[in-house]
Amino acid sequence: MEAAAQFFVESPDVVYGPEAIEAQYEYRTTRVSREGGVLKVHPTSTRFTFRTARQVPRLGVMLVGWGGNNGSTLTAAVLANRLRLSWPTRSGRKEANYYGSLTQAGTVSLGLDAEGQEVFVPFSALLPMVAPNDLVFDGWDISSLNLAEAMRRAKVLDWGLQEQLWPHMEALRPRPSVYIPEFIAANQSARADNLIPGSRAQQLEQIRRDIRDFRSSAGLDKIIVLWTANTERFCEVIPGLNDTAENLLRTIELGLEVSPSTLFAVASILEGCAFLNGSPQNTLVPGALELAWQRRVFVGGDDFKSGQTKVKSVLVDFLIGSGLKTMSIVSYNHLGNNDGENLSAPLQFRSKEVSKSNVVDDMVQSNPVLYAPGEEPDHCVVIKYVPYVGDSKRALDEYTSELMLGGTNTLVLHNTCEDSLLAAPIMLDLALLTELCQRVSFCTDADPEPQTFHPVLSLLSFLFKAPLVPPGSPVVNALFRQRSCIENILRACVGLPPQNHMLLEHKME
Ligand code: NAI
Ligand code: DG6
Repeated sequence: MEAAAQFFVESPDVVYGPEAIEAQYEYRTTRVSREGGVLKVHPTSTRFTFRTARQVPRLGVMLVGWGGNNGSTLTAAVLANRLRLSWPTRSGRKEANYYGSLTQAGTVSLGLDAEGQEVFVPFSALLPMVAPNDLVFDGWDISSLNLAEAMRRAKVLDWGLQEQLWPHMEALRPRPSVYIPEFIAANQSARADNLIPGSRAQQLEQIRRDIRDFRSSAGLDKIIVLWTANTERFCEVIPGLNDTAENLLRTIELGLEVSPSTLFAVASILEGCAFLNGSPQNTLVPGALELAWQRRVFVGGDDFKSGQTKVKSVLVDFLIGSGLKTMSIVSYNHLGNNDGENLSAPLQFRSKEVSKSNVVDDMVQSNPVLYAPGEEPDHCVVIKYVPYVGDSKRALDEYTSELMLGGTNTLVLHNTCEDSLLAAPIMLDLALLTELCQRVSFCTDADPEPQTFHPVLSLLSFLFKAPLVPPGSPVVNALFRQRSCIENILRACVGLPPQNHMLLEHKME
Protein backbone atom coordinates (compact mmCIF):
# COMPACT_ATOMS: atom_id res chain seq x y z
CA MET A 1 0.00 0.00 0.00
CA GLU A 2 1.34 3.43 -0.89
CA ALA A 3 1.78 5.80 2.04
CA ALA A 4 0.14 9.21 1.57
CA ALA A 5 2.50 12.10 2.31
CA GLN A 6 0.19 14.79 3.62
CA PHE A 7 -3.05 15.03 5.53
CA PHE A 8 -5.25 17.59 7.25
CA VAL A 9 -7.54 17.08 10.21
CA GLU A 10 -10.95 18.57 9.50
CA SER A 11 -12.34 19.43 12.90
CA PRO A 12 -13.47 22.58 14.74
CA ASP A 13 -10.87 21.62 17.38
CA VAL A 14 -7.93 21.95 15.00
CA VAL A 15 -6.76 25.21 13.41
CA TYR A 16 -3.98 25.31 10.82
CA GLY A 17 -2.70 28.87 11.18
CA PRO A 18 0.11 30.36 9.09
CA GLU A 19 2.57 29.95 11.98
CA ALA A 20 1.23 27.10 14.06
CA ILE A 21 -1.14 24.16 14.26
CA GLU A 22 -3.42 24.58 17.29
CA ALA A 23 -5.40 21.65 18.59
CA GLN A 24 -7.89 21.35 21.42
CA TYR A 25 -7.47 17.97 23.02
CA GLU A 26 -9.35 16.09 25.71
CA TYR A 27 -6.88 14.02 27.74
CA ARG A 28 -8.88 11.17 29.27
CA THR A 29 -7.16 9.04 31.86
CA THR A 30 -7.79 7.56 35.31
CA ARG A 31 -6.66 8.18 38.88
CA VAL A 32 -6.53 5.30 41.34
CA SER A 33 -6.89 5.56 45.09
CA ARG A 34 -6.59 2.88 47.78
CA GLU A 35 -9.33 2.91 50.37
CA GLY A 36 -9.34 0.19 53.02
CA GLY A 37 -7.83 -2.41 50.72
CA VAL A 38 -10.14 -1.47 47.85
CA LEU A 39 -8.90 0.21 44.69
CA LYS A 40 -11.11 3.05 43.52
CA VAL A 41 -10.63 4.15 39.93
CA HIS A 42 -11.74 7.61 38.87
CA PRO A 43 -11.95 8.52 35.19
CA THR A 44 -10.58 12.05 34.65
CA SER A 45 -10.56 14.47 31.78
CA THR A 46 -8.28 17.47 31.16
CA ARG A 47 -8.65 19.88 28.26
CA PHE A 48 -5.33 20.72 26.63
CA THR A 49 -4.47 23.18 23.88
CA PHE A 50 -1.43 22.06 21.90
CA ARG A 51 0.44 24.51 19.68
CA THR A 52 3.06 23.32 17.20
CA ALA A 53 5.09 25.90 15.29
CA ARG A 54 5.00 24.96 11.59
CA GLN A 55 8.27 26.53 10.46
CA VAL A 56 11.04 23.90 10.53
CA PRO A 57 14.46 25.35 11.30
CA ARG A 58 17.79 24.84 9.58
CA LEU A 59 19.11 22.25 12.02
CA GLY A 60 22.70 21.39 12.84
CA VAL A 61 23.69 18.23 14.67
CA MET A 62 27.00 18.12 16.50
CA LEU A 63 28.23 14.62 17.24
CA VAL A 64 30.70 14.01 20.03
CA GLY A 65 32.65 11.04 18.67
CA TRP A 66 31.94 12.12 15.08
CA GLY A 67 34.79 10.00 13.71
CA GLY A 68 33.54 6.78 15.29
CA ASN A 69 31.53 4.03 13.61
CA ASN A 70 28.15 5.58 14.47
CA GLY A 71 29.20 9.15 13.68
CA SER A 72 30.74 8.34 10.31
CA THR A 73 27.89 5.98 9.38
CA LEU A 74 25.17 8.52 10.17
CA THR A 75 26.96 11.23 8.18
CA ALA A 76 27.42 8.81 5.28
CA ALA A 77 23.76 7.75 5.43
CA VAL A 78 22.45 11.31 5.18
CA LEU A 79 24.85 12.14 2.34
CA ALA A 80 23.97 8.92 0.49
CA ASN A 81 20.25 9.74 0.75
CA ARG A 82 20.72 13.39 -0.15
CA LEU A 83 22.79 12.42 -3.22
CA ARG A 84 20.40 9.53 -4.04
CA LEU A 85 23.31 7.15 -4.33
CA SER A 86 23.09 3.55 -5.44
CA TRP A 87 25.92 1.03 -5.59
CA PRO A 88 26.49 -2.53 -6.75
CA THR A 89 26.69 -5.43 -4.29
CA ARG A 90 26.94 -9.18 -4.87
CA SER A 91 23.17 -9.39 -4.41
CA GLY A 92 22.33 -6.57 -6.83
CA ARG A 93 22.20 -2.77 -6.71
CA LYS A 94 21.26 -1.15 -3.43
CA GLU A 95 19.78 2.31 -3.01
CA ALA A 96 20.18 4.67 -0.09
CA ASN A 97 17.27 4.58 2.35
CA TYR A 98 16.42 5.27 5.98
CA TYR A 99 15.37 1.79 7.10
CA GLY A 100 15.45 1.54 10.88
CA SER A 101 14.25 5.10 11.44
CA LEU A 102 10.91 5.35 13.24
CA THR A 103 10.20 8.77 11.74
CA GLN A 104 11.36 8.01 8.19
CA ALA A 105 10.45 4.37 7.71
CA GLY A 106 7.68 3.84 10.29
CA THR A 107 4.00 4.57 9.64
CA VAL A 108 0.90 5.41 11.66
CA SER A 109 -2.72 4.62 10.96
CA LEU A 110 -4.99 7.64 10.54
CA GLY A 111 -8.20 5.62 10.66
CA LEU A 112 -10.55 3.71 8.36
CA ASP A 113 -11.59 4.71 4.84
CA ALA A 114 -15.02 4.24 3.24
CA GLU A 115 -14.21 0.56 2.60
CA GLY A 116 -13.36 0.04 6.27
CA GLN A 117 -9.63 -0.29 5.54
CA GLU A 118 -6.88 1.43 7.53
CA VAL A 119 -5.08 4.39 5.94
CA PHE A 120 -1.40 4.75 6.85
CA VAL A 121 0.94 7.73 6.56
CA PRO A 122 4.65 7.96 7.33
CA PHE A 123 5.37 8.85 10.94
CA SER A 124 7.12 11.98 9.69
CA ALA A 125 3.85 13.21 8.14
CA LEU A 126 2.14 13.58 11.53
CA LEU A 127 3.64 17.02 12.16
CA PRO A 128 6.11 19.29 10.34
CA MET A 129 9.55 17.79 10.93
CA VAL A 130 13.03 18.60 9.68
CA ALA A 131 13.86 16.44 6.65
CA PRO A 132 16.92 14.31 7.42
CA ASN A 133 18.53 15.17 4.09
CA ASP A 134 18.61 18.82 5.22
CA LEU A 135 20.60 18.15 8.40
CA VAL A 136 24.02 19.75 8.69
CA PHE A 137 26.67 17.80 10.64
CA ASP A 138 29.69 18.84 12.62
CA GLY A 139 31.32 17.47 15.73
CA TRP A 140 34.32 16.55 17.80
CA ASP A 141 36.59 13.54 18.09
CA ILE A 142 39.79 12.81 19.97
CA SER A 143 40.91 11.10 16.75
CA SER A 144 41.92 13.47 13.95
CA LEU A 145 40.92 11.31 10.97
CA ASN A 146 38.66 13.06 8.49
CA LEU A 147 35.20 11.56 7.98
CA ALA A 148 36.17 9.71 4.79
CA GLU A 149 39.08 8.03 6.55
CA ALA A 150 36.85 7.38 9.57
CA MET A 151 34.27 5.71 7.31
CA ARG A 152 37.03 3.48 5.90
CA ARG A 153 38.30 2.66 9.41
CA ALA A 154 34.76 1.72 10.49
CA LYS A 155 34.43 -0.94 7.73
CA VAL A 156 30.64 -0.68 7.86
CA LEU A 157 29.66 0.35 4.32
CA ASP A 158 30.05 -1.46 1.00
CA TRP A 159 33.15 -0.41 -0.92
CA GLY A 160 31.16 0.93 -3.88
CA LEU A 161 29.28 3.27 -1.57
CA GLN A 162 32.43 4.36 0.25
CA GLU A 163 34.10 5.28 -3.05
CA GLN A 164 31.19 7.52 -4.06
CA LEU A 165 31.02 9.16 -0.64
CA TRP A 166 34.75 9.73 -0.27
CA PRO A 167 34.94 13.17 -2.00
CA HIS A 168 31.94 14.39 0.01
CA MET A 169 33.38 13.30 3.35
CA GLU A 170 37.05 14.06 2.93
CA ALA A 171 36.68 17.72 3.85
CA LEU A 172 34.74 16.96 7.03
CA ARG A 173 37.17 16.98 9.95
CA PRO A 174 36.24 16.54 13.61
CA ARG A 175 37.08 19.38 15.95
CA PRO A 176 39.58 18.60 18.74
CA SER A 177 37.98 17.19 21.88
CA VAL A 178 38.49 16.64 25.59
CA TYR A 179 40.44 13.50 26.48
CA ILE A 180 40.58 12.41 30.12
CA PRO A 181 42.23 8.97 29.91
CA GLU A 182 40.76 7.49 33.09
CA PHE A 183 37.21 7.71 31.75
CA ILE A 184 37.64 5.41 28.75
CA ALA A 185 39.62 2.21 28.21
CA ALA A 186 43.42 2.43 28.13
CA ASN A 187 43.29 0.69 24.74
CA GLN A 188 41.91 3.93 23.23
CA SER A 189 44.99 6.05 23.90
CA ALA A 190 46.56 5.48 20.47
CA ARG A 191 43.74 7.34 18.67
CA ALA A 192 43.81 10.39 20.97
CA ASP A 193 45.70 12.84 18.74
CA ASN A 194 43.17 15.67 18.41
CA LEU A 195 42.81 17.32 21.78
CA ILE A 196 41.64 20.59 23.33
CA PRO A 197 44.40 21.81 25.63
CA GLY A 198 44.02 23.76 28.86
CA SER A 199 42.10 23.60 32.10
CA ARG A 200 38.59 22.16 32.36
CA ALA A 201 37.17 25.70 32.37
CA GLN A 202 39.12 26.54 29.20
CA GLN A 203 37.98 23.30 27.57
CA LEU A 204 34.38 24.13 28.42
CA GLU A 205 34.80 27.56 26.86
CA GLN A 206 36.32 26.03 23.71
CA ILE A 207 33.38 23.64 23.29
CA ARG A 208 31.00 26.57 23.68
CA ARG A 209 32.98 28.55 21.08
CA ASP A 210 32.80 25.54 18.71
CA ILE A 211 29.01 25.44 19.02
CA ARG A 212 28.72 29.17 18.33
CA ASP A 213 31.16 28.93 15.44
CA PHE A 214 29.18 26.11 13.82
CA ARG A 215 25.93 28.03 14.31
CA SER A 216 27.20 31.15 12.57
CA SER A 217 29.42 29.57 9.89
CA ALA A 218 26.69 27.14 8.76
CA GLY A 219 23.88 29.69 9.14
CA LEU A 220 21.87 27.50 11.50
CA ASP A 221 18.75 28.28 13.48
CA LYS A 222 19.29 25.48 15.97
CA ILE A 223 21.88 22.93 17.09
CA ILE A 224 21.44 19.61 18.89
CA VAL A 225 24.45 17.93 20.52
CA LEU A 226 24.57 14.14 20.63
CA TRP A 227 27.15 12.08 22.54
CA THR A 228 28.12 9.07 20.45
CA ALA A 229 31.67 8.83 21.74
CA ASN A 230 33.16 5.97 23.71
CA THR A 231 31.37 4.55 26.69
CA GLU A 232 32.90 6.08 29.80
CA ARG A 233 33.10 4.63 33.28
CA PHE A 234 30.45 5.90 35.69
CA CYS A 235 31.44 8.98 37.62
CA GLU A 236 30.72 9.17 41.31
CA VAL A 237 27.88 11.45 42.31
CA ILE A 238 29.30 13.31 45.29
CA PRO A 239 27.61 16.04 47.32
CA GLY A 240 29.48 19.29 46.75
CA LEU A 241 31.01 18.04 43.47
CA ASN A 242 28.25 17.45 40.94
CA ASP A 243 24.99 17.23 42.89
CA THR A 244 23.74 20.72 42.02
CA ALA A 245 24.17 23.03 39.04
CA GLU A 246 26.13 25.50 41.14
CA ASN A 247 28.49 22.80 42.48
CA LEU A 248 29.02 21.30 39.03
CA LEU A 249 29.95 24.67 37.52
CA ARG A 250 32.31 25.33 40.44
CA THR A 251 33.88 21.87 39.98
CA ILE A 252 34.64 22.73 36.36
CA GLU A 253 36.03 26.12 37.36
CA LEU A 254 38.32 24.51 39.97
CA GLY A 255 39.40 21.67 37.66
CA LEU A 256 38.03 18.93 39.95
CA GLU A 257 36.72 15.62 38.59
CA VAL A 258 34.22 15.88 35.76
CA SER A 259 33.80 13.45 32.85
CA PRO A 260 34.25 14.63 29.25
CA SER A 261 30.63 13.76 28.50
CA THR A 262 29.38 15.88 31.40
CA LEU A 263 31.56 18.74 30.20
CA PHE A 264 29.88 18.51 26.78
CA ALA A 265 26.45 18.35 28.40
CA VAL A 266 27.16 21.47 30.42
CA ALA A 267 28.54 23.34 27.38
CA SER A 268 25.47 22.41 25.31
CA ILE A 269 23.03 23.45 28.01
CA LEU A 270 24.82 26.76 28.54
CA GLU A 271 24.57 27.37 24.78
CA GLY A 272 20.85 26.55 24.86
CA CYS A 273 21.31 23.39 22.77
CA ALA A 274 19.56 20.12 23.59
CA PHE A 275 21.99 17.41 24.70
CA LEU A 276 21.37 13.69 24.14
CA ASN A 277 23.48 10.89 25.59
CA GLY A 278 23.83 7.82 23.37
CA SER A 279 26.13 5.95 25.73
CA PRO A 280 25.34 4.28 29.05
CA GLN A 281 27.43 6.29 31.55
CA ASN A 282 25.80 8.71 34.00
CA THR A 283 26.70 11.85 32.06
CA LEU A 284 23.58 13.68 33.20
CA VAL A 285 24.53 13.88 36.88
CA PRO A 286 22.07 15.71 39.16
CA GLY A 287 23.96 18.99 38.69
CA ALA A 288 23.64 18.76 34.89
CA LEU A 289 19.92 17.94 35.19
CA GLU A 290 19.41 20.93 37.45
CA LEU A 291 21.24 23.15 34.98
CA ALA A 292 18.99 21.88 32.16
CA TRP A 293 15.97 22.62 34.33
CA GLN A 294 17.17 26.14 35.15
CA ARG A 295 17.92 26.94 31.48
CA ARG A 296 14.84 25.13 30.11
CA VAL A 297 16.98 23.06 27.75
CA PHE A 298 16.05 19.51 26.72
CA VAL A 299 18.24 16.61 27.74
CA GLY A 300 17.73 12.94 26.92
CA GLY A 301 19.45 9.61 27.52
CA ASP A 302 20.87 7.11 28.13
CA ASP A 303 22.38 4.62 25.65
CA PHE A 304 20.84 4.05 22.22
CA LYS A 305 18.42 1.11 22.22
CA SER A 306 19.31 -0.67 19.02
CA GLY A 307 19.28 -4.45 18.57
CA GLN A 308 19.41 -6.93 21.41
CA THR A 309 17.73 -4.64 23.94
CA LYS A 310 14.98 -3.68 21.51
CA VAL A 311 14.16 -7.35 21.03
CA LYS A 312 14.33 -7.86 24.80
CA SER A 313 11.92 -5.02 25.46
CA VAL A 314 9.46 -6.66 23.07
CA LEU A 315 9.99 -10.28 23.99
CA VAL A 316 9.80 -9.94 27.76
CA ASP A 317 6.73 -7.72 27.36
CA PHE A 318 5.18 -10.48 25.24
CA LEU A 319 6.12 -13.22 27.75
CA ILE A 320 5.00 -11.45 30.92
CA GLY A 321 2.08 -9.81 29.11
CA SER A 322 0.91 -13.30 28.11
CA GLY A 323 1.10 -14.47 31.70
CA LEU A 324 4.30 -16.50 31.39
CA LYS A 325 6.77 -16.17 34.26
CA THR A 326 10.18 -15.33 32.82
CA MET A 327 12.81 -16.50 35.31
CA SER A 328 16.10 -16.18 33.48
CA ILE A 329 17.47 -13.94 30.74
CA VAL A 330 20.99 -14.55 29.49
CA SER A 331 22.34 -12.11 26.88
CA TYR A 332 25.65 -12.79 25.26
CA ASN A 333 27.27 -10.54 22.62
CA HIS A 334 30.49 -10.47 20.72
CA LEU A 335 31.63 -7.74 18.39
CA GLY A 336 34.90 -6.52 16.91
CA ASN A 337 34.57 -2.77 16.42
CA ASN A 338 36.21 -0.03 18.49
CA ASP A 339 33.17 0.08 20.79
CA GLY A 340 33.79 -3.60 21.54
CA GLU A 341 37.45 -2.95 22.24
CA ASN A 342 36.60 -0.10 24.63
CA LEU A 343 34.02 -2.30 26.36
CA SER A 344 36.61 -5.01 26.94
CA ALA A 345 37.86 -2.92 29.88
CA PRO A 346 36.02 -3.73 33.14
CA LEU A 347 34.81 -0.26 34.14
CA GLN A 348 33.45 0.58 30.68
CA PHE A 349 31.83 -2.86 30.46
CA ARG A 350 30.22 -2.19 33.84
CA SER A 351 28.47 0.95 32.50
CA LYS A 352 27.05 -1.08 29.60
CA GLU A 353 26.15 -4.02 31.81
CA VAL A 354 24.03 -1.77 34.02
CA SER A 355 22.13 -0.15 31.14
CA LYS A 356 21.54 -3.51 29.43
CA SER A 357 20.32 -5.16 32.66
CA ASN A 358 17.61 -2.82 33.92
CA VAL A 359 15.47 -3.00 30.82
CA VAL A 360 12.76 -5.37 32.01
CA ASP A 361 12.09 -3.91 35.46
CA ASP A 362 8.81 -2.21 34.51
CA MET A 363 7.44 -5.36 32.90
CA VAL A 364 8.26 -7.48 35.96
CA GLN A 365 6.81 -4.89 38.33
CA SER A 366 3.64 -4.62 36.25
CA ASN A 367 2.66 -8.17 37.11
CA PRO A 368 2.18 -8.93 40.82
CA VAL A 369 0.24 -12.07 39.84
CA LEU A 370 3.50 -13.64 38.64
CA TYR A 371 6.15 -11.92 40.74
CA ALA A 372 6.20 -11.44 44.51
CA PRO A 373 7.44 -8.04 45.73
CA GLY A 374 11.19 -7.83 45.08
CA GLU A 375 11.23 -11.00 42.95
CA GLU A 376 12.87 -10.67 39.54
CA PRO A 377 14.34 -12.91 36.84
CA ASP A 378 18.06 -13.76 36.84
CA HIS A 379 19.58 -11.48 34.22
CA CYS A 380 23.11 -11.98 32.95
CA VAL A 381 24.89 -9.82 30.33
CA VAL A 382 28.16 -10.84 28.67
CA ILE A 383 30.11 -8.83 26.06
CA LYS A 384 33.24 -10.15 24.36
CA TYR A 385 35.61 -8.41 21.95
CA VAL A 386 36.35 -10.48 18.83
CA PRO A 387 38.18 -8.20 16.34
CA TYR A 388 37.57 -10.36 13.26
CA VAL A 389 33.79 -9.81 13.17
CA GLY A 390 34.20 -5.99 13.12
CA ASP A 391 30.97 -4.02 13.30
CA SER A 392 28.90 -7.14 12.67
CA LYS A 393 27.64 -7.75 16.18
CA ARG A 394 26.45 -11.20 17.22
CA ALA A 395 23.89 -11.35 19.99
CA LEU A 396 22.72 -14.64 21.49
CA ASP A 397 19.89 -14.60 24.01
CA GLU A 398 18.21 -17.26 26.06
CA TYR A 399 14.87 -16.60 27.81
CA THR A 400 13.54 -19.23 30.20
CA SER A 401 9.98 -18.94 31.47
CA GLU A 402 7.72 -21.03 33.66
CA LEU A 403 4.56 -22.45 32.05
CA MET A 404 1.50 -23.79 33.82
CA LEU A 405 1.71 -27.02 35.82
CA GLY A 406 5.51 -27.04 36.06
CA GLY A 407 6.31 -26.64 32.36
CA THR A 408 9.30 -24.70 31.05
CA ASN A 409 9.64 -22.62 27.90
CA THR A 410 13.14 -21.75 26.65
CA LEU A 411 13.52 -19.36 23.73
CA VAL A 412 16.91 -18.96 22.05
CA LEU A 413 17.69 -16.15 19.64
CA HIS A 414 20.68 -15.43 17.44
CA ASN A 415 20.87 -11.93 15.98
CA THR A 416 23.61 -10.77 13.58
CA CYS A 417 23.76 -7.25 12.18
CA GLU A 418 25.97 -4.24 11.57
CA ASP A 419 25.72 -2.42 14.88
CA SER A 420 26.20 1.05 13.41
CA LEU A 421 23.52 0.56 10.75
CA LEU A 422 21.06 0.01 13.60
CA ALA A 423 22.33 2.93 15.65
CA ALA A 424 22.52 5.59 12.91
CA PRO A 425 18.74 5.79 12.21
CA ILE A 426 18.11 5.99 15.95
CA MET A 427 20.44 8.98 16.17
CA LEU A 428 18.51 10.57 13.33
CA ASP A 429 15.18 10.04 15.10
CA LEU A 430 16.59 11.47 18.31
CA ALA A 431 17.60 14.69 16.59
CA LEU A 432 14.36 15.06 14.61
CA LEU A 433 12.01 14.28 17.49
CA THR A 434 13.90 16.49 19.93
CA GLU A 435 13.75 19.37 17.49
CA LEU A 436 10.03 18.82 16.96
CA CYS A 437 9.43 18.80 20.73
CA GLN A 438 11.15 22.19 20.92
CA ARG A 439 8.36 23.59 18.71
CA VAL A 440 5.49 22.19 20.79
CA SER A 441 3.90 24.11 23.64
CA PHE A 442 0.69 23.46 25.51
CA CYS A 443 -1.60 24.70 28.23
CA THR A 444 -4.61 23.37 30.07
CA ASP A 445 -7.87 25.04 31.03
CA ALA A 446 -6.72 24.99 34.67
CA ASP A 447 -3.27 26.39 33.83
CA PRO A 448 -3.53 28.68 30.78
CA GLU A 449 0.17 29.69 30.96
CA PRO A 450 1.86 28.00 27.92
CA GLN A 451 4.53 25.51 28.82
CA THR A 452 6.85 23.13 27.03
CA PHE A 453 7.66 19.49 27.81
CA HIS A 454 9.73 18.80 30.93
CA PRO A 455 13.47 19.37 30.18
CA VAL A 456 14.08 15.64 30.76
CA LEU A 457 12.56 14.54 27.49
CA SER A 458 11.12 11.14 28.40
CA LEU A 459 9.17 11.03 25.13
CA LEU A 460 12.43 9.74 23.63
CA SER A 461 12.33 6.56 25.76
CA PHE A 462 11.70 4.36 22.69
CA LEU A 463 15.20 5.20 21.51
CA PHE A 464 17.15 4.65 24.75
CA LYS A 465 18.04 1.53 26.75
CA ALA A 466 17.92 3.28 30.12
CA PRO A 467 15.43 6.11 29.60
CA LEU A 468 15.89 9.23 31.68
CA VAL A 469 12.59 10.48 33.05
CA PRO A 470 11.55 13.45 35.20
CA PRO A 471 11.71 12.84 38.96
CA GLY A 472 8.83 10.66 40.13
CA SER A 473 7.80 9.62 36.61
CA PRO A 474 7.52 5.85 35.95
CA VAL A 475 10.25 4.45 33.69
CA VAL A 476 8.75 2.59 30.73
CA ASN A 477 10.96 0.11 28.88
CA ALA A 478 8.32 -1.92 27.01
CA LEU A 479 8.93 -1.01 23.37
CA PHE A 480 5.38 -0.69 22.08
CA ARG A 481 4.25 1.32 25.08
CA GLN A 482 7.13 3.66 24.32
CA ARG A 483 6.15 3.83 20.65
CA SER A 484 2.52 4.51 21.53
CA CYS A 485 3.63 7.35 23.79
CA ILE A 486 5.35 9.14 20.90
CA GLU A 487 2.58 8.37 18.43
CA ASN A 488 -0.25 9.43 20.73
CA ILE A 489 1.40 12.67 21.84
CA LEU A 490 2.03 13.60 18.21
CA ARG A 491 -1.57 12.68 17.38
CA ALA A 492 -2.75 14.89 20.26
CA CYS A 493 -0.89 17.80 18.66
CA VAL A 494 -3.20 17.50 15.65
CA GLY A 495 -6.28 16.82 17.75
CA LEU A 496 -6.50 13.10 17.04
CA PRO A 497 -7.54 10.62 19.75
CA PRO A 498 -5.01 8.05 20.96
CA GLN A 499 -4.62 4.99 18.77
CA ASN A 500 -6.67 2.35 20.59
CA HIS A 501 -6.73 -0.52 18.07
CA MET A 502 -10.29 -1.39 19.15
CA LEU A 503 -11.68 -1.46 15.57
CA LEU A 504 -15.19 -1.49 17.05
CA GLU A 505 -16.54 -0.62 13.59
CA HIS A 506 -15.63 -4.16 12.58
CA LYS A 507 -17.05 -5.81 15.68
CA MET A 508 -20.67 -4.84 15.13
CA GLU A 509 -23.30 -6.70 13.13
P1 NAI B 1 33.35 4.05 18.21
O1 NAI B 1 34.36 3.63 19.21
O2 NAI B 1 33.51 3.62 16.82
O3 NAI B 1 33.23 5.63 18.19
C1 NAI B 1 33.43 6.42 19.30
C2 NAI B 1 34.27 7.62 18.90
O4 NAI B 1 34.38 8.47 20.01
C3 NAI B 1 35.69 7.26 18.49
O5 NAI B 1 35.97 7.79 17.22
C4 NAI B 1 36.56 7.91 19.55
O6 NAI B 1 37.78 8.37 19.04
C5 NAI B 1 35.66 9.02 20.02
N1 NAI B 1 35.88 9.55 21.35
C6 NAI B 1 36.20 8.92 22.50
N2 NAI B 1 36.24 9.78 23.53
C7 NAI B 1 35.94 11.00 23.02
C8 NAI B 1 35.78 12.29 23.58
N3 NAI B 1 35.99 12.49 24.85
N4 NAI B 1 35.43 13.29 22.76
C9 NAI B 1 35.22 13.08 21.44
N5 NAI B 1 35.36 11.89 20.86
C10 NAI B 1 35.70 10.86 21.64
O7 NAI B 1 31.97 3.58 18.81
P2 NAI B 1 30.53 3.51 18.10
O8 NAI B 1 30.32 2.13 17.63
O9 NAI B 1 30.42 4.62 17.16
O10 NAI B 1 29.58 3.73 19.35
C11 NAI B 1 29.56 4.98 19.96
C12 NAI B 1 28.89 4.92 21.32
O11 NAI B 1 27.54 4.55 21.14
C13 NAI B 1 29.49 3.90 22.27
O12 NAI B 1 29.53 4.42 23.56
C14 NAI B 1 28.52 2.76 22.21
O13 NAI B 1 28.53 1.99 23.39
C15 NAI B 1 27.22 3.51 22.05
N6 NAI B 1 26.17 2.69 21.50
C16 NAI B 1 26.30 2.10 20.28
C17 NAI B 1 25.28 1.34 19.75
C18 NAI B 1 25.34 0.69 18.43
O14 NAI B 1 24.45 -0.06 18.10
N7 NAI B 1 26.31 0.94 17.61
C19 NAI B 1 24.04 1.16 20.51
C20 NAI B 1 24.05 1.75 21.81
C21 NAI B 1 25.05 2.54 22.24
C1 DG6 C 1 27.94 -4.72 22.79
O1 DG6 C 1 26.79 -4.98 23.46
C2 DG6 C 1 28.16 -3.33 22.34
C3 DG6 C 1 27.14 -2.34 22.67
O2 DG6 C 1 27.58 -1.03 22.47
C4 DG6 C 1 25.92 -2.63 21.93
O3 DG6 C 1 26.17 -2.98 20.61
C5 DG6 C 1 24.94 -1.55 21.95
O4 DG6 C 1 24.85 -1.07 23.24
C6 DG6 C 1 23.67 -2.07 21.42
O5 DG6 C 1 23.06 -2.83 22.36
P1 DG6 C 1 21.63 -3.36 22.15
O6 DG6 C 1 21.39 -4.20 23.36
O7 DG6 C 1 20.72 -2.22 22.08
O8 DG6 C 1 21.70 -4.17 20.90
